[in-house]
Amino acid sequence: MITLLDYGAGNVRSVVNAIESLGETVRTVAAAEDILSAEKLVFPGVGAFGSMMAILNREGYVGPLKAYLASGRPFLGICLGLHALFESSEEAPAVEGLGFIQGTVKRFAVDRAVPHIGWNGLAIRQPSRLFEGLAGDEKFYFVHSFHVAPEDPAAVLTTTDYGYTFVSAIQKGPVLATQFHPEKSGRNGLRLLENFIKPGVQATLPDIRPEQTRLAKRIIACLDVRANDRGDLVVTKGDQYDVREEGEVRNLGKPVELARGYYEEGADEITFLNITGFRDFPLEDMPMLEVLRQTSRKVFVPLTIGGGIRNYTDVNGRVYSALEVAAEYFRSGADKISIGSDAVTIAEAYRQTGRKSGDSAIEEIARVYGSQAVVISIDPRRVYVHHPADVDHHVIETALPGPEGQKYCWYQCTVKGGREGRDLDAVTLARVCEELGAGEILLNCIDRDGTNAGFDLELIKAVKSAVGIPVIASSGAGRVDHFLDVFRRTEAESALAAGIFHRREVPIGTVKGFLRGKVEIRS
Ligand code: 1PR
Repeated sequence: MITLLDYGAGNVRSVVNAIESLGETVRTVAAAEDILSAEKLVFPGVGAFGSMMAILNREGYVGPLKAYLASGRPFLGICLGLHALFESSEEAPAVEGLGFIQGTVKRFAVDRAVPHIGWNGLAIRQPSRLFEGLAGDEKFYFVHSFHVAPEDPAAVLTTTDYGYTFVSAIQKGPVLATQFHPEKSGRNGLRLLENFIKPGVQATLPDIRPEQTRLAKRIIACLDVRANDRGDLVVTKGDQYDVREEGEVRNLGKPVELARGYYEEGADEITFLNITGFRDFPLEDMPMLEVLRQTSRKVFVPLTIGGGIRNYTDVNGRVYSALEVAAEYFRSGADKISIGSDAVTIAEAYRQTGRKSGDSAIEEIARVYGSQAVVISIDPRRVYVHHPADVDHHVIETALPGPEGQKYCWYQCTVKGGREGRDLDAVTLARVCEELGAGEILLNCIDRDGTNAGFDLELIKAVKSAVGIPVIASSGAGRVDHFLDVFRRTEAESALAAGIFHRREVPIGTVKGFLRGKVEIRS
């Protein structure tokens, strides 16, 4: 029996799912006594350091946690569950941590995109039971803006490199804690969790111990989901956002089965977009939530879900906030949510007033779940102009001239699945959303969507150079070399595709096989 400390701040379902998939039973802490009586305690922290410690204090968990840690029983902290063990954090300087490990938690100070999101390696520093059966060169999933800095080098279990070397796991007797997420790290992550759970596992030092580690470029499979005309929930795919073929919604398969298949083939992440979210309200769209629940029981890589995340008033006049909608998605197994149309509305309001409202969906969800959980999905379309001064937008010079030979263009944001263009450009939208607290940009391109013509590198370069958060390049992948192009010629951290995966024209394994040895990827 594994005891799980869920202090109610976010998605711990994936941890429960991962442990249950190993055949274990999970008991969730409901009162302080449950911590004291635990035999093996797992603490997956979520959210922010200050609010986590506030809840632990309010619930009376701090004393029992300190007693448990001192008792010599097994403990596994994950992410913020690692940070909690330290004395303090730069994320909330006035707040005291549990102080089990001397040292502090520091904000990443690197000349790279923060949060550090994705699959990175471990330089293993000492033997541990966690490593039984691992070769040592595996990559694990990270998503964080802060990292720990223990004073005692003896506590360092692994380090990882991202701009500089930081401590990515600690070990002090039976107390283990990782910055990365084993529950989101595929088969190797499950193995690591199993090593923690199983009795009689020996401490091992894997054979391969890289001195330096590298963050992998991610390959993401995207599933656009909607009900077809018969009411079945299907994965569909548009050509420049038009998903109908001979009047019918294209049906490319069942969402859970496809997601499971992509996970098995090596997808680093799965994204679901409820493409009718702008007109249907997700909380009434129970099948979509069920898709997420079922997928998260079988798929152990990060899941993003988008569509319909905004404030909503139902027919009875009950008002739902975007935060409530997101909360339901997180509870159902999402690790990140993606906001499309509402991000445009929020950015327009911000530009008009010149100040943050403080209660926009982006700000609220980032405050409660952290920036890394908020992805902005941008649906831009090229608008050509003869001269940069013709419009008050971020204009680029393009190597692909317009129909009248125009040498310049800007990328117009659209809402409602591309149906409505707005007076806002994609570069400005990305910048504003970053300022409001978004953690990642999913950069689509309507002109390229479903064309197999390759990514719009000009768009990706323009947005990537305007923001400091990671960018997912999307739309247009048709061949393996398109992925190499996007990684060699832009700074995008990941590349997303849909059509070629669904139609099995270019499977994920083929993309990864082609990229191996050319760019850093997760094997
Ligand atoms: O506006 O917050 O409700 O979110 C709706 C979400 O649904 C947005 O993220 C928007 O991008 C998406 N969406 C809406 N309508 C469509 C449509 O196709 N009619 N899908 C749509 C956009 C997602 C793309 C696609 C890539 C790769 N498709 O990410 O997967 O273009 O495709 P490809 O590899 O086949 O070229 P809200």
